[in-house]
Amino acid sequence: MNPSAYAAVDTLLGLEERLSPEDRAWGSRAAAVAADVVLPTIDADFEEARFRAEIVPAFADAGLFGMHLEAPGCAGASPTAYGLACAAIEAADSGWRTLVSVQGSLAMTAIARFGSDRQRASLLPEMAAGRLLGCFALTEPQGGSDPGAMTTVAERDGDGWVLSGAKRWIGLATVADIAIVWARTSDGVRGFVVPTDAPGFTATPILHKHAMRASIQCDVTLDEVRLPGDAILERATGLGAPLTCLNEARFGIAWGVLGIARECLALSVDYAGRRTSFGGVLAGKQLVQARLAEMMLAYQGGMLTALHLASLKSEGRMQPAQVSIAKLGNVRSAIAIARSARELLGGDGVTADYPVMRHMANLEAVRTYEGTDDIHALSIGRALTGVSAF
Ligand code: TGC
Ligand code: FAD
Repeated sequence: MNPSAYAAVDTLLGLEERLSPEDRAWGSRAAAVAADVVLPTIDADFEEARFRAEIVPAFADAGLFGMHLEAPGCAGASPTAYGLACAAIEAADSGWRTLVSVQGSLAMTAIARFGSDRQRASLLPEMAAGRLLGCFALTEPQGGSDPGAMTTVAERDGDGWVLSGAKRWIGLATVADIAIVWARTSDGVRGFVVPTDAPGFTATPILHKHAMRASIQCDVTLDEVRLPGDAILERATGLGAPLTCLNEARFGIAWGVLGIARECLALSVDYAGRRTSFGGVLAGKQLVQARLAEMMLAYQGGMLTALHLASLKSEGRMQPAQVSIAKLGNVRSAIAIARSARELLGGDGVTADYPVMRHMANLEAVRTYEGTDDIHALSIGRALTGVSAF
């Protein structure tokens, strides 16, 4: 694509000067990783449903795992820096932003926020360096929207614990070294650090997905998995603990999908400037300009929402319902922009010569995970009315 198409979008948005040089540097570093190791093979990887474990170290080397955490081994970058990094990676493919989310926002956040000093010191630097991969096991086969109904149990066994149950859709579980498993105890929901080679832990990839084909999600079974007493995340008590980790991941998604939005918008500007019909370029047709303007409005709205959320987060004021607004609204905008780009590209839009259909397919998974549209609508409705309608 002609770089001037990106410049047209970025110049009109005019937000560059609002971003600090450090934040922009994180975005550029993430974009370089995406360009070096994701983009060269992503179309084939997606078509052949291949997760390339060999490129994971490139993400670690760029410091992207847990980059926004104030924790051992982590850079403590700003929320905006983390958001820009997520956007840069998701512009290449949502599956690779999911890697950064699962490792940094979910598994590492669980340990950073709720782990013991020993767990933080021993696990987080290894995870930041990519030598230890984590996954986050909350969802269960009987339904992910209501994690409070989980049936996985952890029972006391002398000084230790025994975990039994099933989890579904667990990202990276076959390649992870540890799983953060949430289970019901006599003391409410608790979190555990489970080595994935523990006897009784089994992960099986979910096949035949039509989205997120270049990443791995699994069914997990826990068949009387025995753990030492210190495997528990001692500060995680109740469902609020995993939901706190979800806020982090949802923040990254609200930013990440804007990478797709920018990519599809710039691609549309570029295509409209090259493609001719009825004796002139598409860019010169009024309906095409109106379409591009609609895409720009949606993109700008999403960026302003994301920047506002980042400000609230850096001030320590970000509320769950505000995260719901950003996750629901920005994913919806990215889907609308990607669909509009596909239409503008005509038949070319359904081919793998362009990334639009791949992004559209991935976005269907993104709108479902980390809380479906319905769940976020109900969260917003509850905040507005004070009435829970789940
Ligand atoms: P509710 O009674 O509302 O709350 C239970 C306790 O949790 C607290 N809480 C939160 N705390 C922090 N952040 C939030 N977002 C919170 N929402 C609720 C709440 O204050 C309460 O605390 P306490 O101390 O009073 O007990 O819970 P509920 O059972 O009514 O359900 C609330 C609901 C529906 C919003 C929640 O269950 C939900 O968010 N459901 C969706 C589940 C979900 O998003 N799962 C994601 C799994 S991980 C994943 O998808 C990874 S995808 C890969 C990637 O991220 O890239
Ligand atoms: P359900 O909860 O069964 O929902 C089905 C439908 O019912 C949805 O449309 C939903 O909106 C609607 N619904 C549910 N409740 C209500 C209500 N009260 N009112 C109105 N409508 C309602 N989970 C993890 O723990 N870890 C991961 O790493 C992870 N990665 C994922 C990666 C991918 C690609 C996908 C697709 C999922 C992943 N998930 C993960 C699971 C994800 O969080 C769940 O799929 C999601 O929370 C929805 O749960 P569900 O699929 O069981 O749908």
